[in-house]
Amino acid sequence: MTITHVRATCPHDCPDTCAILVKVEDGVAKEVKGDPEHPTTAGVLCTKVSRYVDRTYHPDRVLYPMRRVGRKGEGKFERISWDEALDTIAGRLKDIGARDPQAILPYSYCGTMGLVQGESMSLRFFNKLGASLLDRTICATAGATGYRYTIGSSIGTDLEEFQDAKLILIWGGNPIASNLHFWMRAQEAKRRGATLIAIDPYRSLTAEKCHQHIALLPGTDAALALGMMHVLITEDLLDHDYIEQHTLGFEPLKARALEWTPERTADTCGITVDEVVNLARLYGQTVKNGDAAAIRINYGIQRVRGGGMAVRNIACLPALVGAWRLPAGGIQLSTSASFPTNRPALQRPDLLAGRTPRTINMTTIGDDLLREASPGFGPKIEAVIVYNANPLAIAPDSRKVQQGFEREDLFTVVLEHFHTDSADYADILLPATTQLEHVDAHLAYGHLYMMANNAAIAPVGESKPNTEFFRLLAARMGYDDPCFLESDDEIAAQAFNKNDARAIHFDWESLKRSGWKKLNMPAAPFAEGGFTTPSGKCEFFSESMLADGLDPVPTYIPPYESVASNPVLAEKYPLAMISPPARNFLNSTFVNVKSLRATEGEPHLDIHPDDAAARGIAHGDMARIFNDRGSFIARARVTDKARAGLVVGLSIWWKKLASDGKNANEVTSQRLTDMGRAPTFYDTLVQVERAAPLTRDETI
Ligand SMILES: Nc1nc2c(c(=O)[nH]1)N[C@H]1C(S)=C(S)[C@@H](COP(=O)(O)OP(=O)(O)OC[C@H]3O[C@@H](n4cnc5c(=O)[nH]c(N)nc54)[C@H](O)[C@@H]3O)O[C@H]1N2
Ligand SMILES: Nc1nc2c(c(=O)[nH]1)N[C@H]1C(S)=C(S)[C@@H](COP(=O)(O)OP(=O)(O)OC[C@H]3O[C@@H](n4cnc5c(=O)[nH]c(N)nc54)[C@H](O)[C@@H]3O)O[C@H]1N2
Ligand code: SF4
Ligand SMILES: [Mo]
Repeated sequence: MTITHVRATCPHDCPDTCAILVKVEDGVAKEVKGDPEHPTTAGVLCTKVSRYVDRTYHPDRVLYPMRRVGRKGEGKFERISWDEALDTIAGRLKDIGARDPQAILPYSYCGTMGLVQGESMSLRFFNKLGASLLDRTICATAGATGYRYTIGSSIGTDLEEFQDAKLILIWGGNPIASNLHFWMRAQEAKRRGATLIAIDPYRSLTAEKCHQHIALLPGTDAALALGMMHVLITEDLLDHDYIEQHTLGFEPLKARALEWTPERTADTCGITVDEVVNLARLYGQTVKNGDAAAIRINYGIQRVRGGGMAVRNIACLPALVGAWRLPAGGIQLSTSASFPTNRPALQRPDLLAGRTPRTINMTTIGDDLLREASPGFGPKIEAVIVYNANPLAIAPDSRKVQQGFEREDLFTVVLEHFHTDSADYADILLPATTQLEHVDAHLAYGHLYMMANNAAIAPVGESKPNTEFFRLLAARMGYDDPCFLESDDEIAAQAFNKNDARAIHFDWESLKRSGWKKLNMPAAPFAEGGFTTPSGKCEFFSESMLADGLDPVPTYIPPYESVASNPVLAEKYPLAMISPPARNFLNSTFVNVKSLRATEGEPHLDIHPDDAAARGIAHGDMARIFNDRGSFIARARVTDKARAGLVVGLSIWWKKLASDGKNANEVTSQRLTDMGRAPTFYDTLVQVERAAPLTRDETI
């Protein structure tokens, strides 16, 4: 028997990007383990990815190309050959492309975060074709934009420094579920005497384990940050020297913050005056005492109308108190811009050859699939190629998304591991390889290591890497640019700029051998200023925001849908609903892995005892959650983890594995955030009523 240990990388959309060792016996993967040598992975994988071998050899894997024989959505297919699949797809794309290639749309996100199997050969293909561009907004663009206006780019405090902080604010994140290796550092900080505070409307697994939990109303974080600024200014907990040297626009910020008394802030956020004042004091005094105060800001605060502004306001705080001076101070949203990623080489925008195709926002796929041709919109969408994504489950306003994909005149190709909700709508369904079966290079958004993934085993069944599908399709289309012949290793070798000092002479072959290598970044990135904004300072006042039609100074933008901001709607739909990730799923990935689904049980709705009692709902009853956009069913858990007025449906369930074939996105809306054109999943008012109990057949 030959046993090898192959160096791999977790491909999932998770900040931790763990280093993995795959044990392979005679060509069969037996076990995945966290690399004990990797400083942030520290030998630990989360429960989900510990099951990666089960997922790879899962009996439900899509193993060969298929053609739909049933109705769209029914999930009935028959086997065809790769040649037939590729000929059919190339034929349709040539036909549509001859009229207008913009009628063809790629739909992809971060099923894999790999730089090779994500967007490399795929975008080369779509750029050459002149297809519609996809605005990949579904997750992070609101906060990334707010952060960029303020700090310059996604660069922040190194995860490895957090253990030395004396105060950690976990703001809009649930790291026990979604950023485990940060939580391990926060625990270490706690052991060393740090105070941990969670700011979250829901008593999440993480909030439960922090010293303090501030349960504000969803979508009010920007106001809380303004209230903190008010206290920091009026109690002079500022670092005047840092403000003077490294920030721009303190006076307008001060004027704005003075409008946000603790009373007004507390009223807006639905918390107490003491909570506002004490939070600001603790933050300011920690830094005054010479200790590090760090903020881990996550994605939970961004999925509301004012999500971009919320991140912007919070990103101003470290500069006000001078927290950036220490390596363990400051803030981390994402580290992605620390990497000198060479996207032009990977994606070849030059293949557009001067054309400027229209852009479709992936968040509004529901409306856009239903749009007719018009001068403003361009051609009707006639073909969608889905890879690394599951739009039927994850996109908002799901009823519209489903109607769109049901269109008989739409040609849909889905490249997948499994028969997901989206796969059921494919005209042609293709088998994709998993991370154990292909090569990739990775950056991370929660640490600072360049990562390599070696293929551990041969492709299962007839599956092919995304790159190979687009390579073969490019050949069928007659594209002869040499870039379409490059191997995955040749693409990976271009992942990072070799000449950039941060990548320290990036060399793919040696990265493949070592598995990972840390970037060369300063320990405290903004200790001496050096922000990447136009002014080089932390911009409390932003000319760029003004130019983009936004308030240039921190402000509060209320949700579209809340009791305070929309009382008329709230009369019909009085409860705010959020649907953050469940611990055992990764977005909609892993929902079909039985052991993980068994732990989550079934779709739940957490509801406060007062709200449940007012509706005659008892713990364990089935509840129907609805608004004008749609409805779904979940089992009620009556608990004060959800503050009064809030209901929480942990997500993202496969619709077809829910009793009613629906999930939380039935009620979410396609409205966009204040900046970054991102979704507002957690800006949703609903009503809840008791539903009939499930019949035995429906019990899942
Ligand atoms: N296990 C697991 N891990 C994951 C994922 C997963 O699905 N499962 N998904 C991955 C992806 S793609 C992402 S983007 C991240 C997301 O993970 P996080 O960045 O942690 O963000 P969310 O899980 O959306 O929300 C985190 C917390 O924010 C709270 N929250 C909701 N609304 C608000 C608000 O208005 N203000 C504040 N302060 N808090 C609010 C929620 O109650 C939740 O507890 O996790 C990644 N990791
Ligand atoms: N209600 C609600 N909706 C949400 C969210 C929420 O919190 N609440 N979160 C939002 C967020 S933050 C995000 S990031 C999105 C995530 O949305 P998506 O990026 O669509 O994520 P997944 O649902 O995990 O679907 C990824 C799919 O890619 C497939 N895949 C994985 N690797 C490969 C590969 O190598 N090749 C191919 N071809 N396929 C592969 C997986 O099998 C999986 O089905 O969802 C968003 N939707
Ligand atoms: S999902 Fe996140 S925590 Fe789990 S193995 Fe992957 S990178 Fe690590
Ligand atoms: Mo995400």
